[in-house]
Amino acid sequence: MNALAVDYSTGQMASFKQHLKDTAESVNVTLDNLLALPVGGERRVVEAMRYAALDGGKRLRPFLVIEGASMYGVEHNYALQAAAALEMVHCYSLVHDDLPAMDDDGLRRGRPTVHKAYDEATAVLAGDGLLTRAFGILSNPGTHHSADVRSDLCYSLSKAAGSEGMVGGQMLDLLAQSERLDEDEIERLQSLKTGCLFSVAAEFGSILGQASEIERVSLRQYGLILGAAFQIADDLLDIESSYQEAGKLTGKDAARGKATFISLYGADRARNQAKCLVDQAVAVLESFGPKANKLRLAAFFAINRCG
Ligand code: GRG
Repeated sequence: MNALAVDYSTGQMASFKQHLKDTAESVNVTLDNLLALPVGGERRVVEAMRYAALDGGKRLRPFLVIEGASMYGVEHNYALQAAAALEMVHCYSLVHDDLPAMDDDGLRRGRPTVHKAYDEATAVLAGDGLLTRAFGILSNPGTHHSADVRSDLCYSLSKAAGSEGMVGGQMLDLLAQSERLDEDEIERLQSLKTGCLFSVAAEFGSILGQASEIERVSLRQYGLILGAAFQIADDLLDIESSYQEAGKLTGKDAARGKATFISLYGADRARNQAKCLVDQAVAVLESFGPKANKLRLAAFFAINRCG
């Protein structure tokens, strides 16, 4: 095997999954500390924020932040703070996506969604609280000693999560329920809705590490491609897995006539497309050498997970 070829053997994947689990545990501890419960009436919203952000979730986006940052020798606590902030944005998006006004889901991560466990108004506020808090964390000197880096993190995340990214993608997704999309339109929707957050997660490492523009672009690109592969895998899980495996209700896309690569081309072609995307994501990392191997394995994991 050449030095940069990735070993996707069962043993390698098992050790990757253990590493992902360990990272998730550190992210959980960080989130737990960041979301301390207050004593007043506002306690209820923080409880709902904790319900949304703790206990569950693969923490794949934080993993990309932490692994990206480790390639640059960034102080581990900086990476953890940035990773937790980004995960808060992801969790907020899930809470709002599950609301009756959006996807109307009653189950997420194997348990009732936030608006079911609390109520709709509290779920809206919990999402708002997580989103706002994320920017507070990124702008805190505990996340990086350089104010320029902190500002860069905030700016990049605002672009990726806002109307030029995830929020824009969610709007397209809502509109798509009454339109028939072609391949390019589906690709754009998914790139904004899912890809942008993965992209900025991978880029965060290079921002924290004050890397060259070339490396930033490569990591951004890697994250975007990984996000596309991840989304196809998510759509496949929606048709192929049970509630127990996915931790959420499945079969919803087809029931709603939602446009995905699978509705357009069928599962086999979608699966091949996801594999090609993983190869592309791995290829983008070539110049990083072996130090990017965990990121390569993460791309492979994105399409070989069960939830
Ligand atoms: C409400 C602004 C706003 C955006 C919502 C994230 C999102 C946009 C919608 C979620 C719908 C969905 C199923 C998208 C597919 C990809 C995705 C984000 C899956 C969930 O991410 P995982 O699998 O979740 O990483 P865990 O629970 O592991 O964190």
